[in-house]
Amino acid sequence: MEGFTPFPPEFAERYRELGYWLDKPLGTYFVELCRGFGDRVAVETMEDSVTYGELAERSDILARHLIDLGIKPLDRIVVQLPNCLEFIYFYFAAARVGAITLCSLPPHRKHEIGHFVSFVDAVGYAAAARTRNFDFIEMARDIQSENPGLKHIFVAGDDVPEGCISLRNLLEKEPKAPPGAPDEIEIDPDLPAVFLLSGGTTGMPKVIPRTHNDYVYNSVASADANHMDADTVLLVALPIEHNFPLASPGLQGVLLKGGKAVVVPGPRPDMVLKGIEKGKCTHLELVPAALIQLLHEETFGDYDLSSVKIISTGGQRLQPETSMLAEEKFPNGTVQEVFGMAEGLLMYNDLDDPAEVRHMTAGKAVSAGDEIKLIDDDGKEVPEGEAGEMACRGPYTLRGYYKAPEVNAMSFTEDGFYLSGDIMRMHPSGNVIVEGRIKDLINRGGEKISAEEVENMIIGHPLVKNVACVPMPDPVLGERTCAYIIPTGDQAPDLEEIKAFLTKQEIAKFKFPERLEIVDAFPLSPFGKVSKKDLAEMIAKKLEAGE
Ligand code: AMP
Ligand code: DBH
Repeated sequence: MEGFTPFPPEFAERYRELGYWLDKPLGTYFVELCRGFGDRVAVETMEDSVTYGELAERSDILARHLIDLGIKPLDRIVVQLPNCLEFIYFYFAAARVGAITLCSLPPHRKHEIGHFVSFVDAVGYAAAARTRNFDFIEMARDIQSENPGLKHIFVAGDDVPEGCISLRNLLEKEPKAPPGAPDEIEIDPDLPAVFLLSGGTTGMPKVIPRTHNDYVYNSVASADANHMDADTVLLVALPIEHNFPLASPGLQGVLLKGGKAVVVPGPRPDMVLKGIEKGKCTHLELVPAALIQLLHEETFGDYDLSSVKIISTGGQRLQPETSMLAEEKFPNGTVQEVFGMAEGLLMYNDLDDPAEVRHMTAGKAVSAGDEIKLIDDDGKEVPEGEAGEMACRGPYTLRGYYKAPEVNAMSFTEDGFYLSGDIMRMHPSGNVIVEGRIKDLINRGGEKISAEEVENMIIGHPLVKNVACVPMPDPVLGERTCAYIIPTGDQAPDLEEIKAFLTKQEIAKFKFPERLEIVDAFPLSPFGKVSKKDLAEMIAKKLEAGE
C-alpha cells in the first residue's frame, strides 16, 4: 500500500511466532468474540443497552450495506461520530469490509477534516448532523465540493439531511449483500485497519496507520495490564475515536474480555458521575484535567462510587497530589497511570508497585515484545538513571507515519525505533519517570496543540510580524497556549482580534491562544533560533507574579 511502512518481515514473523499477532482482521476478531458472548450485555448508554449478539448482528448488517455501497478493502472513511452506539456498529462494520477508519476528534473543523479527506482520499465521512451548535453536514458538503471523491456522508441520529445516508435507516433495512458476505472479503491483517492522529509538531496532525494485527494486540496487551476481565465495567467518557478510550484498553479491551462498556457523551463531571452510578463501573479512563474537574465537582459526594476499582489517567503527566486525592475520594479506587501514544507504545504502573513508585512514575511497557531505549542527542543510550529521549519499537508501534517521508526520516532510527520526543529517566524500580518533551507541542488537558500550526495561521494577520506560541502553566488543564507577538508597526492586535481571525479560518477552538503578549523581540538561542523555552519561562514567571 503506497505511503504505508509495513513491519519488516523478520519482525512480523517473530511477532506471529510469539503469539502477539493472531492474523485475524480486526472486524472478524471482534465479531467472532461477540457471537461467543451472545446474551451478555456489551454496551450501555444512558438510554440503551445492547448485548454482544446484537452488536455482532448490527455491525454485520451495516457491513453488508457498506458492501452494497461499493466500499472496498483499504477505502478510507473519516469518522467524527460522537460517543454513541452507531459509532461502535460503524467502526466494526468498516473493519469487517477492510475499510480504513480515520479517527478524527469532535473539535476538528473544516481546516482539519478537509485536510484529512484530501490527504487520505476518503470516500466517506461519518458524523452526527448537529452537535454543539455546529453543522457538521454543511461542513462535509463544503469539503465534498472540493473533494469529489468523497461520495458518502453517513449520519447518526434522527436528524438526517437529504442526500446523506442515515445509519439508523441502514440498520432497519435488509441489505442486498447476503449474510456471510463480509466473511468472504479478503483482508490482509498486516495492512492498516485504522488511521489514528498524532498531536504532531509540523503543522497538521500526522496520520498513524495501525494494522489489524497490531491494533488487536494493542488492546489484548493493555487489557491485561489494566486488569480487565469479564466482570469489568468500563466507563467510556473521553471522545471514543481517540486511541485511549477506543483501544488502550478502552472499548476494544473491555469487549475482548467479555466485560461491559458504559458510554456517556463526554468527560463532564456530571456525565461521568451519572455513568458510574448507573453502570456500577469498575474502571475509569480519563485525562488528568478531567479527573481534576471531577474530584472538585460539588455534587461528587451525592453519588455511589463504591464500584470503582481502577482509575486510569493518561495523555499528560498526572500530579502525585491529584493521584492521592483521587484515591482518597474514591473509597475503593486505585490510580493506575498510563503513558500512551497513538503511535503505539503503552506503559502502565503496576498496582502492586509501592504507592510512592506508583505516584511518581509512569510505569512499564505492556508487552514483553516492547523495546525501549533512552538516548542522547547522538543516539547513544544514556547511562542508567540519566534522562534521555525515549525511543521505542515493538509489535504495536508504528514503523512510519502515512505518506510522510520527510517526517519519517527524522522520527525513526535506522533500525526502526520511533523517536517519541519525550524525555524520560529510568527509576530504580524499572519504571520510567516522564520529565518533559522535546517536541514543540502544547498539551491542553490532553489535547495536543502544534505550536507551529497555530503560529502559521496567526502570522497571516496583517498586524503580526512574528509569533511564537508557548505553553503556559494552568492548574486544571496543565497547559494553555500563550501567543507572543511582535507587531508589524505601532498598532498591535489584541486577543479578541486574533481569535476572530482564527475563527474565520475554521480551526478547532481548543487551539486558540488564551493569552497574548506583545513584545519588541524574541529571546534567541545561541544558534539564533527563537528560544521557546525562555518565552515559556517568561510567561510562567508573569503568571506566578499574578500579572
Ligand atoms: P499522541 O502522539 O498525540 O498520541 O500523544 C502522545 C504523547 O502524549 C506522548 O508522547 C507524551 O508526550 C504524552 N503523554 C501521554 N501519556 C502521558 C503520561 N502519562 N505522562 C506524560 N505524558 C504523557
Ligand atoms: O496521549 C495519548 O495519545 C494517550 C494517552 C493515554 C494514548 O494514546 C493512550 C493512553 O492510549
